[in-house]
Amino acid sequence: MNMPQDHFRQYHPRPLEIVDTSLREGQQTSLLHDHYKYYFTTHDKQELLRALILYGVKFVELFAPNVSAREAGDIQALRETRDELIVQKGYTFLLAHVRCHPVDIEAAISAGFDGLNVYFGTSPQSQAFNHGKTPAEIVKSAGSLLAEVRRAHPDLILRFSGEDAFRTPLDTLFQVYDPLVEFVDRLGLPDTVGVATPAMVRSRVAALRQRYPHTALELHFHDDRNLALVNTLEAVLAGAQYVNTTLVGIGERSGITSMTALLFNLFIDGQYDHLEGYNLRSSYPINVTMADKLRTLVPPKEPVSLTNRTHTAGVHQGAILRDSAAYEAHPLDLFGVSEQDILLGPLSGWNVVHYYLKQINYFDVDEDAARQVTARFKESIGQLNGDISAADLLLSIAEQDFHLVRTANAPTSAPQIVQRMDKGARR
Ligand code: HCA
Ligand code: CU
Repeated sequence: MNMPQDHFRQYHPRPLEIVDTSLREGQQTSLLHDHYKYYFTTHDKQELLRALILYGVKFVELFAPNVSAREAGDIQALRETRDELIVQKGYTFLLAHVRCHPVDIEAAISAGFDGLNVYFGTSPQSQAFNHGKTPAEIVKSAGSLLAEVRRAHPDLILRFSGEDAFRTPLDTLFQVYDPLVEFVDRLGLPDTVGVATPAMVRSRVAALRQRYPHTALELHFHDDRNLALVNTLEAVLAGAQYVNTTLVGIGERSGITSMTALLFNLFIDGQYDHLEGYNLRSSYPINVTMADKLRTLVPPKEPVSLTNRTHTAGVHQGAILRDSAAYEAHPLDLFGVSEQDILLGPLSGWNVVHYYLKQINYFDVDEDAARQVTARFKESIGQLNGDISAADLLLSIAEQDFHLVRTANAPTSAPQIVQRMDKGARR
């Protein structure tokens, strides 16, 4: 039998390893409920996993197989998707998110996971309202379980997180982590309820690095205070090598850190060594892929979004046409937000078509019409032979086949925005 776990001991982790949890934390988003969708289909998950692997993500977190028959059933399909891409992209590690409980752990190991992201509540609130165990009792049960798993599966990737770590006093975290650290590859610090501030993150990461200098840290921030992104940036700069993200930041409540928002910010801040191996140009397309699955648009607050290149005020539009640096400080085209590169092609979803027709070309077009135009566009695009661009094809379908018209305030010429970042716009 192929023992996938061997791969980890041969892998040299990069300065920043994204542990994407779109398919675990992300599925806890209420947005899936808004559309009565509730979960990603197997096909959705395979597409998202494929996109993540092609983007350069090496660690993907999934639910433990025993959370539901649906999750258990999808694992095989996801392993197949992963295996198909090994030749092209190398090995990607699938990690199961498990309670520190033999039932979860055994189910995940039998399903062939490469590693376990184990969690156990350590805050006073978890102790009081969740499991009723004291820190000493947590250590006792987690210690014997993790020791046994490590002994029986030396190559399995093991991470232990004290859930609600930012409401757990530091001495309690040390009390729990000290006896467990020898069994794990990483220690997790999740800000489960979104209480952390950048100052707290700096001091916590420094304290843990000092105490556990040989163990990598994995950080996870919820966005209740809208601080998830800045906290993650602080954590990375303070030396956290692993961080949890999701596409467009979906997750429980207001979600967690958005993957592309994090990488975009690291780029702007010149942290190029942290970007090793990530295909930044696919940032906007991967956000659109997730938005399509959620049946929504890329959220307007998402840094890597078309919204950030959409200029509404007349004064802005005029200046932008002369030089994009006037109102665009960041190289979004390097992140795939450019008409030519990403907006249109055979893989464009109705979302992108909707954006293109409505936001760039000012058509009066609703979602239904956008869906119909998309279907026609997809049928026709295979016949393009280079004499007409995908954009022109789409515009002709919209105007001639569907008789869509531009709204009254449409500018007379479509803006051609070229970003020039070489003229002092960037720091
Ligand atoms: C959860 C909580 C979690 C776990 C994070 C971790 C959190 O949904 O079970 O395992 O490190 O935010 O604490 O997402
Ligand atoms: Cu979480």
